[in-house]
Amino acid sequence: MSKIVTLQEFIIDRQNEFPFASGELSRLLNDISVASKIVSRDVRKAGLVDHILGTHGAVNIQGEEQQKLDVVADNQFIKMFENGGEVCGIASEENDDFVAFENKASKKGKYVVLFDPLDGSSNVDVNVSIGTIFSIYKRISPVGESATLEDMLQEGTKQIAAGYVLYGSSTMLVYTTGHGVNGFTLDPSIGEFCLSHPNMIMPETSRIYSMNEGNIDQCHLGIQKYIQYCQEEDKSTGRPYSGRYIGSLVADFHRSLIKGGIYIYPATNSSAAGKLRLLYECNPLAFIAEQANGIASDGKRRILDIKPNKLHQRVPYIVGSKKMVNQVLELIAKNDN
Ligand code: AHM
Ligand code: MG
Repeated sequence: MSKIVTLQEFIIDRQNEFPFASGELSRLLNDISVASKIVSRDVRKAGLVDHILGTHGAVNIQGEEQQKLDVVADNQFIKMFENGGEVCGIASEENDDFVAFENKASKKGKYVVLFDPLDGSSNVDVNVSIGTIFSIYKRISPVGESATLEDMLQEGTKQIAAGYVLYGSSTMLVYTTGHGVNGFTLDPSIGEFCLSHPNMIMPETSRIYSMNEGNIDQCHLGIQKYIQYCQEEDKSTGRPYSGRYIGSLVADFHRSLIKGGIYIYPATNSSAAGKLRLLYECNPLAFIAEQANGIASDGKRRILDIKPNKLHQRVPYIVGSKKMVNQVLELIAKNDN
């Protein structure tokens, strides 16, 4: 049996890889792991809350309304960031505007965090995997002042670290600081994330494609042609491929990271910019994908190069195995009118 490496140990061992190795980023990553454990516990109780302890929206014994799980997760992460002293402000899917922490310690924090506290939350009611996605940037505004919108609207290439937590059959935390991707599985018996997937690399190609095919008639001809290609029979290339769509981005991405594959959320007639949010869904997973040898694009541009112009900006998203994404990009270019 090999020695167990906990996330905490791993973060400390790798501290000198960070560009500003003063321990703050290590503490921040540690805070994220603690908040994740608390959210993981709450996710595991979701069915009980709904069906035994009372439905969401109901009033509990203290006269407080039961909150939806995505709000619970949002509050948990915000509380951790606000009290940690490393973060001067956050932006999250649950808040229309960004939040600048005004306490003295937070104003001195060097980082901002953008996150989706509970991605795929429509899957909570049916007991399907969901996740948290996060992205960390160094602030642009001066230390000691309030965080600004400019701190939040940075290109994905400026990310210092990014990761996700998958609340699946087990809870996993996967992250990168730009030196490869490592995955940790929560051992509930000891309450620790343990290194289970060192140096994760996405296979260059695979036989799995992932898209909500209900949108097929509305998307770019190049994407339609790619999906047709996946479905055509051709034994020499292992086609037809398998279609797998969980409807939780984190879970679909995680499968692609481990087994290879492609995930597509295109622009559609009803949603011209696609559905997924650049800052706290697409960018963090694009950073991880690239660090694991994969690609992320909006069909024309590298996701990480897009200069954001608003907090909840949406982009079409194609992410996954290098060869598969490149094939889609070629078809898009060829069929562009
Ligand atoms: P959410 O952040 O409101 O949960 O929306 C994002 C989710 C992704 O996790 C998932 O891939 C996608 O929306 C599914 O959308 P659709 O139901 O349109 O296929
Ligand atoms: Mg989401």
